[in-house]
Amino acid sequence: PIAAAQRRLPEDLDADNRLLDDEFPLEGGVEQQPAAPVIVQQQAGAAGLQNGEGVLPQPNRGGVNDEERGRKVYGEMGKPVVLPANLTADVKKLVDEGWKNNAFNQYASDLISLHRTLPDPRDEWCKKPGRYLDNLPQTSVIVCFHNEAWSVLLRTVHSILDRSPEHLIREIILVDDFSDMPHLKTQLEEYSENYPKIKIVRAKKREGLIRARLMGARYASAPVLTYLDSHCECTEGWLEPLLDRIAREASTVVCPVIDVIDDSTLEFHYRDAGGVNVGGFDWNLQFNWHVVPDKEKKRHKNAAEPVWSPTMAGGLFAIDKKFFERLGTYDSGFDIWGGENLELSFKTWMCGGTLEIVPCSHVGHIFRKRSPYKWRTGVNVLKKNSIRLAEVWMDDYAKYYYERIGNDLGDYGDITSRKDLRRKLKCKSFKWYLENIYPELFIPGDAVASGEVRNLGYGNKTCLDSPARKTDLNKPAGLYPCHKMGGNQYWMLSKIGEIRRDESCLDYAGNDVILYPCHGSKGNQYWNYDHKTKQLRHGSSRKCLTINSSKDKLLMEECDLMLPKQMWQFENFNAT
Ligand code: LR7
Ligand code: MN
Repeated sequence: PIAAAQRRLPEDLDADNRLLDDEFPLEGGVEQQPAAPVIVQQQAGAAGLQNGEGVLPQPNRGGVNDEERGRKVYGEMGKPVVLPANLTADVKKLVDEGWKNNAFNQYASDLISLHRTLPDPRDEWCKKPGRYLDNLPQTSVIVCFHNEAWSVLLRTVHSILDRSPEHLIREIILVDDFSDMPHLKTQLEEYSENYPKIKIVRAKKREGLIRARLMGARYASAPVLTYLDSHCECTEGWLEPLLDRIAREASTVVCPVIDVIDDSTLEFHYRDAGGVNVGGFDWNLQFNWHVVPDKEKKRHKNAAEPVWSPTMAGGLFAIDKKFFERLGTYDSGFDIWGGENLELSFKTWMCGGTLEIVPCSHVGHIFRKRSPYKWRTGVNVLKKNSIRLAEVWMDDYAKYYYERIGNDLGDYGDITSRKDLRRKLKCKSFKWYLENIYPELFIPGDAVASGEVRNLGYGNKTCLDSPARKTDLNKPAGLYPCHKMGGNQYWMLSKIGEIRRDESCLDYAGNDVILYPCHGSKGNQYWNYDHKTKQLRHGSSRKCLTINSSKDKLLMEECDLMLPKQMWQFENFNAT
């Protein structure tokens, strides 16, 4: 069939290189990567093995330098691979399959060398001789995967091998979390025969990434563990600045800056070292990014110096193995995905460590818009993990998360050993953590009112409803039948008159009523709520928040005490 000949399936990836040469006889030498995005030409007609323009190239198999082989190279220097719009039906099918199986463009990845080059715009500060200690400890790099694309997994591995000082890598431990993609079975062993540092560990059943990471740690022999997701690319000099921090202080947990590898073109976007972000979280216990607070900026002379971060994203970090064990590693009751990053972040800070983002260290990661793999049926895994996290580490503040999930905790398993651990380690309180490490976070208990905000007009069944995602900032805030499940209908009225959803605020600048990052200076984000009249009068416009008769749009009108459609009822109002 045409498809199989056009593009070798992953099962063939360990085939001998002769096949590769036969398919692409050398012709005209090495092609240079143009500065503009590469347009991959589609193959016309049948699966003829012509070479040159118009031929859709075959995926790379790695282990060889494609450029030296005279093959056309794609995505070098982190450039994007852009597929043409007019793909043949057969190719389109392959592209679609790649997206479906991975939630990124596997087809584009397969065209890129496993050893592709990346830009290195590190700050000069990072490269100063003597910046890092001479005797850095070795590390075991642990990469867990469940059904990762071959080219993406192997590019992760080669970027580690190609861009780390050899003597610092004790081993790369690949933990297969019970994948069923055929290329991840025997081919991986065969491939790694040429790379003695690669060790393969396989789970006998699906463990989820948390227990898979713990499996990896058990096999690790180096004093430092470095975890990476299975779709990463390490840049030049990524490792030394991480190990240096741990060598100087073993209780420092370090994260690289996470650059973005585009899910569609595999373009590598370097994040400016001068403008790093630090990690936070909201009361749904979702991780988020923030600018470096002023107080933290003042601690530094140079923006490339490591910065303290309240939380980590989770997938990319290095930690002293003994310190990790002292902290009780991860809660092995966490299943599949999620929450473990906050668990490790909270206890690092609360139990005597420091969490840093190291701007001199850059690693790319493919950010996906959905999870491509199966989770578990019949249980909300993330919620269960988050409840374990809240129960063990968040003290009284756990209630703010529970409010968000309708106070329905369900069965979250046994957590006594994790509570014992916290007691044994004599860790500080969550209150201490919030006050000292994450003072920027808005505490719902400081709100004057919270919960649903119900409109009393038109049958009083309509509630203020938020656009669901972060990316919906700037979009109009909405209306929806009240559902009493919190979520997008959970709002907080702050002491200074903001109507907040965590870090976003209801904002009116004369057009639509939108959600906008809270700025704390009133103006367009100031709402005066009169508990008796139930009006929400806006600061700068002096108008009142109201709704249209079809109950699907927020409006701003002249205030009128007689109109139920201008009346709003907060679910919880703390009149003090
Ligand atoms: O059952 C599973 N078994 C696994 O081995 C599910 C996943 N995995 C592997 C998977 O193949 C991948 O290598 O675990 C890794 C993480 O899974 P992803 O890539 O689907 O997760 P993510 O990148 O969307 O999620 C982020 O949050 C997770 C919460 O549990 C983990 O901490 C991820 O490591 C983390 N990724 C990052 O921090 C990269 C930057 C993302 C941001 C912000
Ligand atoms: Mn990931």
